[in-house]
Amino acid sequence: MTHDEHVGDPSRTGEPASLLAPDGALKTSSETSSEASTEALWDTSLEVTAELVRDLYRWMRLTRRLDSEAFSLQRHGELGLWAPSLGQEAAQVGSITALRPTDYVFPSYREHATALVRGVTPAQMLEQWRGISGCGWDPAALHLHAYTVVLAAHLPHATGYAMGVQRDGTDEVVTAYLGDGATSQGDANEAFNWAAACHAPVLFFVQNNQYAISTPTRLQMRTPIHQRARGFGLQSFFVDGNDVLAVHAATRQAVSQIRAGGGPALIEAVTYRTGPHTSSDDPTRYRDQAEADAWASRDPLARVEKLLDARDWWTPAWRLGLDAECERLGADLRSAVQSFGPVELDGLFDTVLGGRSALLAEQKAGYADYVAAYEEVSS
Ligand SMILES: Cc1ncc(C[n+]2csc(CCOP(=O)(O)OP(=O)(O)O)c2C)c(N)n1
Repeated sequence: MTHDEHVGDPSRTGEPASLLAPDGALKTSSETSSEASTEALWDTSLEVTAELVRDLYRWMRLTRRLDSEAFSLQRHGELGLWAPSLGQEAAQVGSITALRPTDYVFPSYREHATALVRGVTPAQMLEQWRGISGCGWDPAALHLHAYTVVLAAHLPHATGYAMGVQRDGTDEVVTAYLGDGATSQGDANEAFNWAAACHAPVLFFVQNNQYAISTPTRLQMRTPIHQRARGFGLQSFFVDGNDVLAVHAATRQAVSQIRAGGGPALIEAVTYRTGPHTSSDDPTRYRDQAEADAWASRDPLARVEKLLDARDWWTPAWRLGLDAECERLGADLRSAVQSFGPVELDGLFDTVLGGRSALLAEQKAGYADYVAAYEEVSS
């Protein structure tokens, strides 16, 4: 028996609930409820209107445009790093649009759609990736926490924040985004358990994009994430993360139960990280093209386009308008980032700790030498 065979494959345990098939067919409510009853609590009361579908599609297109522009800017040396959201637009847009704007959100580092929908400008979003700011927006004003790169570190914070909400007596719901890999962290497991024990109003939204950098989900765990959630006492949902309507319906359902005092929940949205882990990664070293091709046929935007076509829910003028809006976003972002100033070493190092440290001083001097070496080469 090979190592691979020995390890359980969580993706083989039941189908995630879906509403919109990859061919653009919208499932009827009887079909969705019978399928979902095997795996998840599921509300099929989502009213699928042309306006809703166009709105979700617009946010996905804008996110995809932002992502491709940011990737190009990184390749042109304007950003230190970029973590692409390509392929995960439905999971992000479907969920963030199901929350109230005042529901506090703790993103991880790839949730660019959540930031866009919350009103972060694309240029503000890229400040952190340029290294000129720890967070380009005001978390309190937008009810959107700073990106957290330390895996799962934000999850105990989200649970604690939700316990504060509980004590304030408001009906706010806190949402924390994480990846499949982050569920292996101790912080995640503590946050899940504590949220359940305290009946805290928090939703954990897991984007299972099949990989934690190069480690596939099947090597990370033996029990699927949505099943583990139940062990902690969280309500759990298992949903096709490339189906924006299913994600939207599941998140609405989870959030309304939490808001009504039903306790915390976890959604596992099954998706695929189409691009590399970050601009520093080369996925061809650890995954097959055949796998990427298979997922390409389940692209989250393409299936919505098929639905819009089939129902005649968009016009050529609307499409052209959106194309133009996307191009404006790209052009504005490019010129904003090109006019960003250089990375200030003081800001980068002196805000890490409250006081001074010999190690940081040494690192700062080392980095200054590194930058100076480049200046010598280019002069
Ligand atoms: C505590 C910690 N350990 C290791 C890392 C390095 N690291 C960055 S991303 C990543 C994989 C995360 O995978 P997943 O949670 O599935 O999210 P994804 O990047 O796929 O969205 C790792 C190990 C980190 N940032 N923080």
